[in-house]
Amino acid sequence: MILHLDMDAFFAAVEQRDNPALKNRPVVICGNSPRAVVSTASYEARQFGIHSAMPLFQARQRCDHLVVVPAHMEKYAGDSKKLMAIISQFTPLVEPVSIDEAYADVTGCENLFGPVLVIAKKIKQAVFNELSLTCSIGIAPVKFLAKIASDMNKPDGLTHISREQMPQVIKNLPIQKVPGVGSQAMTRMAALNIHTLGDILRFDANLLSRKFGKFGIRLFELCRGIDDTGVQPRALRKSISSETTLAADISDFDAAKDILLAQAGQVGRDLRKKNLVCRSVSIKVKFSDFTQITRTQKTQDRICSSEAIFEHALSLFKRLVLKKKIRLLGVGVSHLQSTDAPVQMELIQPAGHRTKKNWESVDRAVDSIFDKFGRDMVTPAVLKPSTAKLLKKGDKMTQTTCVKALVSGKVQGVFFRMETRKAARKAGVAGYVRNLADGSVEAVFQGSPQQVDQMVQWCRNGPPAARVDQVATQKISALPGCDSFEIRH
Ligand code: TTP
Ligand code: MG
Ligand code: MG
Repeated sequence: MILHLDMDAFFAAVEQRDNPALKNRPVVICGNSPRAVVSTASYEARQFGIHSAMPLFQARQRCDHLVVVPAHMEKYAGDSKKLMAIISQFTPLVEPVSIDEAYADVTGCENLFGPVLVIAKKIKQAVFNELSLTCSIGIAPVKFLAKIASDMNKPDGLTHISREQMPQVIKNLPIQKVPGVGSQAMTRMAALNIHTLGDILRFDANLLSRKFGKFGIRLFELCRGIDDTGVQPRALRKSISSETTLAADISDFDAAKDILLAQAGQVGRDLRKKNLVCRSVSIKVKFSDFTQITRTQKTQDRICSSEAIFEHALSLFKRLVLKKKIRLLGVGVSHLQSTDAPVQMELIQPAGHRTKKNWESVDRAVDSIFDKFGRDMVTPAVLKPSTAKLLKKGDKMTQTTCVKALVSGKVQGVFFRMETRKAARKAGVAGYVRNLADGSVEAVFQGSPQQVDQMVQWCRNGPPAARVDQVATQKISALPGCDSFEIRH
């Protein structure tokens, strides 16, 4: 027998537990920007039709006394860890599938803990005693039905589908409840007059395979109650992704490229931290009209470098025909494997670029800076080709120009100044950089117009340790006797 457990309104329930003022109130967990989307809603908020992934402004329209609480991921991760430990006290066969969800195979545990229903009740009680949270459990002979069962009587549900009940449940199960059936498949199924999983029984395997590919074969089995995917303890995560709802819709290719680069960096870091490599990369794009698409491609080698992930994401992105503005961008990796075997860093780059090994060490260095100083410390500086063309020290200057650049945004003081000095010295540009009282940075670059222009561009592209919002420039008169680049205090 397989048991599927899923916490009720997980993030919201944790917040309600820890802050009694939130009890029995409509709560959503959400960022507080006007474009934020709801992570989850308490069951009180769901009565107003509010649900996960709904834009916050819509949620507010539905409930004027909605309480918006920011997410505290470390707290949820801590509860999740405890949850998995509780389930593991009953059986070693536990497969965590998300932060608030796990499968457990309890076959053979009856002698120790009693019949399966009793085991499920004991787990629910232990979860409540130790976490002060409720969960819902589904029990069925096969995995996919256990998951469906856990959702049937939420919250605080306990649903058991016995082997004898299976055909009846399958017969009436709305096809959209079957994991893997998305809106596209739904449309094609409606055309075939398929509305429940039982309706699939009318079709033979060949036709299903022709219509739905590999998934057709799975449907052929599922409608007969066959699901061979057993519980896989300590299963590897199936995918890792990072996505951003943008502060404003964009249609600019370079801006999208910058975001994909940042996300590939995030995903690469997560992969490496977990000692994983991936075999496929995908992108997700949500448009201003809320339609969304995903595109995936296989990689030739197993990869984990941020650069390789970015190159795949970019090549997928370049193939899109963009007719609408972009609201959300995401990068994901899947087909994950552990890095037990030596990792090959793949690069889809022309000869002359950094080698795979180079990127591996770049990534490692950047990862360790992140670990030490936090995630805002390092952002990729070299995106636009022009930034790669910094002049070397010693290049001839035909004419000297001097420009003051005021860099505002999220500028991390020390690192920003150090990186700017490094880049300016490398470019053979004189001048100085200093922090201003309001947190912005003033940089003065003196050199040939081309060199100065390149340094300004370097600032605009967001050098390491800065999220630059704006760079305002002003030509000033030359700094006499200034032939190096310094940090001023
Ligand atoms: P779910 O288990 O899907 O939802 P839930 O636990 O909030 O509610 P339910 O009682 O219906 O199970 O997701 C678990 C947590 O994952 C959820 O509390 C918040 C987070 N999450 C998101 O951040 N975004 C999402 O779109 C979804 C679906 C969940
Ligand atoms: Mg849940
Ligand atoms: Mg869940």
